Amino acid sequence: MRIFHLGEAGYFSDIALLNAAQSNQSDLWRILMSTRIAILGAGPSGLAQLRAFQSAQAKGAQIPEIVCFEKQSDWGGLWNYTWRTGTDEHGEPVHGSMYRYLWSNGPKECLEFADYTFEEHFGRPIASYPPREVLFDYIKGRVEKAGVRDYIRFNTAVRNVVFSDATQKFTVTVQDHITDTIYAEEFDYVVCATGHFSTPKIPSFEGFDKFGGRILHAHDFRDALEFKDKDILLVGSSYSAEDIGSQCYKYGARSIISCYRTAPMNYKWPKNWEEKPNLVRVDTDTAYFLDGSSRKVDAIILCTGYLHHFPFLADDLRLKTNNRLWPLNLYKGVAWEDNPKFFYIGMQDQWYSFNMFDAQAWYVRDIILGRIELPAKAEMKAHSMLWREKELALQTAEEMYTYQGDYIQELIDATDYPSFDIPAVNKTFLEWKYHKKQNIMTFRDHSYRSLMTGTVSPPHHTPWLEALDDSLEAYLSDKSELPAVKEA
Ligand code: FAD
Ligand code: NA7
Repeated sequence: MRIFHLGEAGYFSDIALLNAAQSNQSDLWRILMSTRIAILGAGPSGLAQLRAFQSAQAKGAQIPEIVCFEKQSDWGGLWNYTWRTGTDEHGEPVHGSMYRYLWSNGPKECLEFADYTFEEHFGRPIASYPPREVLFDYIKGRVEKAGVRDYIRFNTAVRNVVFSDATQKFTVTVQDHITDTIYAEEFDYVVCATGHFSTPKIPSFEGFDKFGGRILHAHDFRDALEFKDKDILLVGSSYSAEDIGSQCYKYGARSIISCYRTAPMNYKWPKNWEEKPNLVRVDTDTAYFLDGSSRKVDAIILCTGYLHHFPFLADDLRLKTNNRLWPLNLYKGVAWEDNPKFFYIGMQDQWYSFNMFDAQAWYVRDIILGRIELPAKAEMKAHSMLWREKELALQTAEEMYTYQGDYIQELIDATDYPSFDIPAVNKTFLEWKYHKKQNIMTFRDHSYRSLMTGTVSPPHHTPWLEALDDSLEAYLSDKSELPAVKEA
């Protein structure tokens, strides 16, 4: 199957053209069967793409051949925890940025799949802020049920992707680390779902080369116990700084300083956590800040964000953007406008996550299946610019997640992804923000209503601050972690 550009008329896949010509079923079948799609990455976004195709197939549609390349040995992307930092067993950059004791940083009711609820997966309602292992289990549950694992070639790193104008095909070159072979295959479509919270953005500050303690990026942070009884400095004022600082507080850091470049987080921090303007320089053991103050610190954790990094993509396919709600050159946030046989999933900054990737994956699937026609390039660009202009006007958090919710609504209105109450999800985000402002150390003790099932989540058996065991078993058990203390 191919997408044709018909001048100002726009883009049509040849499935659409065949349908228009009322071609017979066997032609359609032949074209579909010779069409190949590569999905790069088997994290939540790549898995959403696999599930989207499988869901169409389950409803009777013919689907093209799909190959998903995943460099790790298992699926789940960032949710597939690794203790490793630096390079992995094959010499690949470690993808994982998640750490021990990580719990969902937003209510699970905001990310719930519309086609596979938490209640379906766990057989009962569970509390609203699951730890990583519980969310990993949930992500896996849907794709295990869909039976899509066989599409994935694990331990296979994508090395190069180029498009040929002559053949109208992509050549995808990969390295299979099990057989230690490099090979190339041709595809008609490529969906890039390799994530953008893995390659650390690492600034340098004066004196770093002289500092006697450890300097690391959030990407390499694994266990808060390493910083027990230590004085730590966090650079940055977004999710990583907030959450890694909270982890370190919970697991016994002596003191925490976080510093901001643009704006403070302004939560009501515990007594041993201070927020300061940005770092200026350090010497062997002391950090100096913009307000003229200084503090001795044992370790510095750079919570300074991540790069969109696609070293395996040809320049004419490569998204270049910072972390934002509306990266340019992506029609409907997914189709590469210069070559709309190439797609990206999940490249936006994320208020919404799993259900946004689903909305995108269903949309991409329907472009490929010829159910959605792409307009001409100028129209695509104009549409993107409208969203960019709206993005630039956003001021408050509420405006931002409402904007992302509107975007998701636009996508799911065009496909058969089960509709869900996006204004109600936005309201849940609002409550979440309110609970964080009330108390950053207790917001995870709150419960919310599932917008998919209507059930209000039960409270968790142990307040987050006291729940030191983040295992799936501990989380799903009925017992509080501290029964002796509570009964005394
Ligand atoms: P990823 O999960 O990054 O998956 C990308 C996949 O592509 C990986 O499996 C990777 O191995 C593979 N890959 C990359 N390069 C190659 C290559 N060259 N060849 C082959 N395979 C490749 N979201 C939430 O909703 N709630 C949270 O609580 C939350 N917490 C987070 C905490 C941290 C510390 C971080 C970093 C992110 C968090 N997120 C959270 C956001 C997270 O980005 C999404 O939940 C989700 O993991 C994004 O899915 P993805 O598939 O787009 O990317
Ligand atoms: P983000 O959300 O991209 O935030 C990066 C933060 O780092 C942000 O506060 C930046 O400040 C700050 N930053 C970046 N460069 C610098 C320098 N040079 N000096 C000081 N501060 C700097 O990344 P996170 O890792 O927090 O979150 C990513 C995802 O992980 C998120 O979606 C969560 O789900 C988990 P700025 O405001 O730009 O001035």
